[in-house]
Amino acid sequence: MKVKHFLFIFILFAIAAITACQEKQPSSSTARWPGVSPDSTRPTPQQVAYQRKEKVAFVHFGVNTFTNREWGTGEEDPALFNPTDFDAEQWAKVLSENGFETLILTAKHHDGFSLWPSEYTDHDIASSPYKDGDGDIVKEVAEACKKYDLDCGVYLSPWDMHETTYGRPEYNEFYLNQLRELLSRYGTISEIWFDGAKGEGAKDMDYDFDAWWSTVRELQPDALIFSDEGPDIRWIGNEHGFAGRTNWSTFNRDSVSIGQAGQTEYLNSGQAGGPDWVVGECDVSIRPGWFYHPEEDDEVKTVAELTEIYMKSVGRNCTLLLNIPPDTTGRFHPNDVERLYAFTDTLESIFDQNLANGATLSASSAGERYPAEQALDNNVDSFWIASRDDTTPSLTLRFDRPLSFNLLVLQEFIPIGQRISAFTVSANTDGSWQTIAQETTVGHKRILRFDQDITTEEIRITIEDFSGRPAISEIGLFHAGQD
Ligand code: FUL
Repeated sequence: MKVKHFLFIFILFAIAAITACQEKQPSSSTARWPGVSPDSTRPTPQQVAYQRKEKVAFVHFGVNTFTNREWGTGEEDPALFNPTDFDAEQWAKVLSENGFETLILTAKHHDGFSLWPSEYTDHDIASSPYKDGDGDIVKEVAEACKKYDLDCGVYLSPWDMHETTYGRPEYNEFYLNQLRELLSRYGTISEIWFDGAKGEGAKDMDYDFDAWWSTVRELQPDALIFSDEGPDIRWIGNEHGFAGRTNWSTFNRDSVSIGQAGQTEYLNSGQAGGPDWVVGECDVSIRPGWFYHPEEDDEVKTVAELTEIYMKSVGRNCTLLLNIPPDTTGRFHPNDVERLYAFTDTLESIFDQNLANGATLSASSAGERYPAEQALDNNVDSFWIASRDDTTPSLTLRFDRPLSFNLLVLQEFIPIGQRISAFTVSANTDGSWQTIAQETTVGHKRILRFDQDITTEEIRITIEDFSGRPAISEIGLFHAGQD
């Protein structure tokens, strides 16, 4: 008995001690990075993980696929929805083989047709001939994502052209009910896409975003919420996939209204020193339209176009959200699939080998435990940080022999905040230093593409302006061939 009691008490103590330890470790604390004080505005661990994904896939699929439209009317007959060879596993396999880590499905677009059997409407898949009304596209997609190790996200359009309560306050409850279904039936949902579009008849109705978002927090605490103003991920302000050359993840959510015109510039570049961390997402379709149209089969973006988009989204401190619309069979069209693999081959051949590996690194200063070499150790979790009193921090890379590159990649260690607002890159050729780039923000990843090859034995990155001790987690030099 006594031994049992002792054991029981011991186990209780052990559990209490472990819990206390876990509580004492805030997500970003000086304990994790001794001697370094994180900024007050910094990402959550989920936002950091999201940015490291780089590429997220968008899948627009619904009645529009069958009516060959971009926006429906809400009056479509559900009988139109009838994919002949639906295969969510084809989507998931192609996406995972091409480096995508999340798939976001249009569970409901503006026409109101729901791709899952919803208890709150008849305008859904249960009224369609697909699997005789027993189908559930959201379920099949969620299962395929699981099988191929992809995270799953949903787009639930607030604008609903079919629902009769739309435009009245009761609609908020209808939307909430549908949201609850999506968040509670299909396992983990990693991102929810709140589109800002509103129907003409609803201009006076306020969407109850606060209630919707608190439901997300309650039912899926790790999910990231996308909208024009975040709270976690923001729209980058255009649908070309291009972030601003200056792009802060720091932002002021009060400066933006969801669905409002005229805020493109702010969305595109964020705000230095802004009080909220809201990372940008660059959405763009692989075709001209978001939905599949047979007449666009020969207008799938070229590898050169996709590569430019990658450089101006991922390479400008954003995540790329690339849309691939399945056709009426319910599969990705072969032209899109072929293009995705070619795009992946190109990215792999460019970034396969960091030419900077093996360079000798030196820094103008370095914090204790954070030497220059940590900016070139292929580990985004380690970093170089300048000393407190260094007013012009710089990193210099020396090579044994002249090296040619046309791409430079810099990564700031963002878990402690985004700090760099101006930097220059210079190259030493035959004993004379020349400035080859003068730029502003870095963020999670900044890629500079030079028009010509730079051949040099030495390059220097000088941080000209910053709000706190700058920290670099990785530097890369690469060579891209002609597109
Ligand atoms: C927009 C929608 O109106 C488009 O149809 C598309 O879904 C795009 C991603 O968002 O607001």
